[in-house]
Amino acid sequence: MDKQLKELAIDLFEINAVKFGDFVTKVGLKTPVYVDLRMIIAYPKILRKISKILWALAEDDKDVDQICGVPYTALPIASVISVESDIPMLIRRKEAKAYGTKKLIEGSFKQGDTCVIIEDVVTSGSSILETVRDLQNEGLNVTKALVIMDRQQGGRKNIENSGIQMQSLYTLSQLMDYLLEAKKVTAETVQTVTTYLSENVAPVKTLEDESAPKRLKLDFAERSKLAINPLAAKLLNLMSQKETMLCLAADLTSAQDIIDLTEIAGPHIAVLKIHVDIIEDFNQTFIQKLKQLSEKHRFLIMEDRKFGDIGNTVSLQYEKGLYKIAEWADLITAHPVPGAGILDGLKNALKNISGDRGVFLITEMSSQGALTRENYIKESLALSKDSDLITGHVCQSNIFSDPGLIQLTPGVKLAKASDALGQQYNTPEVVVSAGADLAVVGRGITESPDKISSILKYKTQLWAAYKNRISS
Ligand code: 5BU
Repeated sequence: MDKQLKELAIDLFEINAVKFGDFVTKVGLKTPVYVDLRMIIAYPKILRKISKILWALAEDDKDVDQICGVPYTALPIASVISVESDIPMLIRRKEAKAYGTKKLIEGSFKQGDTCVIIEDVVTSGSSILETVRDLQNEGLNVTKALVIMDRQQGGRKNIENSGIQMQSLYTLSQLMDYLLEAKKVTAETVQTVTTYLSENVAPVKTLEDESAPKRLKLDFAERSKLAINPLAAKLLNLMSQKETMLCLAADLTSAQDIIDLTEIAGPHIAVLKIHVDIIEDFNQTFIQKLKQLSEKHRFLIMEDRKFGDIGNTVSLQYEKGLYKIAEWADLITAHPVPGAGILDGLKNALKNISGDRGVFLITEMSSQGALTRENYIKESLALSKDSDLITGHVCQSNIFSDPGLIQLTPGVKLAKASDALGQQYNTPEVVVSAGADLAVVGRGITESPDKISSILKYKTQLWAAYKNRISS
C-alpha cells in the first residue's frame, strides 16, 4: 500500500491535483496548498488506480449494501468503485428536485441498508455530515466514510464525533512527506504547510438539526432564558453581565495562595475551579472566605471532584467526609461512566441543601489518548437530556446543540502547546470557535509572573472570540 500511495502522490502532483501557492478555499479561507481532484476524470488510469486503492480501505467490510459519493468530485470515483465491486450506488442531490419525485437520494435502497460514503477531500467534514444526515433521514445505516485526503483541520473529529468512522488514503502531512521524498516540493514548502495546518482549524460541525436554535449563535443572555438547570441560567447571566468566559483553575496547594489569587481574579472570572483534595491546609474558614469572595465578585465555585462511582458512594462523597462538598460548591464535575445512577446519587446528597446546584458531565477530556470517544460521548449527551441537575458538559468541541447547556473546555493557553504529562492546549480563539462557553485556564495564569495582566489577556481574548462567534 505504501509504495502505491507514494506513486499515486506523484501522479496527483504531476496532473496538478495538488497545488502550492496562495489560494482561497470555497469558504473564503487562505491556504498555501490546494487539493483539487476534479481533473482526475481526464486521467482514466489514475481514476481507476485511486478508486481501487480507496476501496481497499474497506476490504474487511463485507456487508456494504450501498455506496454513496459526495457530489461532485467523488461521484466518478464512487461510480468506478460501484462497477468494480458490484455494489449499487446512491447519489445525494444537493437540492431536492422541484419537479417529479422530489427525491433527495437517487438509487434503489431499502430501510436499514448499510452505506459507505466516498469523498475526495475533508476539511471541516460538513459535506460528509450533510450527506450522512440525508441518508439517515431516509433510513440508511451509514457506517463509514472513505476519504482520499484528510486535510487535518478538524474534519475527522467532527465526523467521528457524529458516530461515523473515517478512513483516509492520505493526511496532508503524509502527502507532503511523500512529495518531499520524491523531491517534488522543498522542505520550506512542507514547513509552510505544517505551520498553516497547526494554525488553521476548521469550525466544528455536527449532525444537528439545522432548524434547532443554534447554541453557538445565540448570546449568553438569550441562552440563560432557555436553561433548565437554575445554575446554568445564573451562570450564563453573570457571564453576559461581567463579560467573561473565564473559569480559573486555581490548582494551588495552599489555602492562602488560593485566596490571594481569587482576590485578584474575582472581578474577572465567571467560575473559580478548585481541587479541594490537593489543598494541604484545608479548613472551613478557607471555604467561608471563598464564599465571601464569590458573593462580593459574583462568580461561582466549582469543585472539580470528577465523581465516578455508584450512586450510593457518590452521594456520601458529595455530602459527607472532611470536605462536605455539597454544602459549598455551586458546581461539581462527574464522569458519566457509572450511568444514570450517578446523577440519582448526587441528587440524593442535596436533600438537605437549600441552594441551587449544578453538575458538569465530563463528556470528553482534554488529555492525549483520552478514552472519551464516539459512543461514550453520545451516551453522555443522552444522560443530560433527562436531568435538571446538568449545567453543561466538559468537552473539547461543539458536540451538543442545546443552548441551555454550557460547554466547559479545559486545556487553554495563549500559545498552542502541551505539558509533559499528557495535557494538550489550544488557544482562546480555537476553543471558542470549537464551541467553548467557559474556558478553563490554570497554569496559564497560576504560573504567570504577572497574574492580573494574564487574567485580563485571557478574559479579553475569549470575549473577543465569543463576540466574533455570535456575529459571524
Ligand atoms: P491547566 O493548568 O490549564 O492545564 O489546568 C487545567 C485544569 O482543568 C486542571 O485543573 C485539570 O484538572 C482540569 N481538567 C483538564 O485539564 N482536562 C480535562 O479534560 C478535565 C479537567 Br475534565
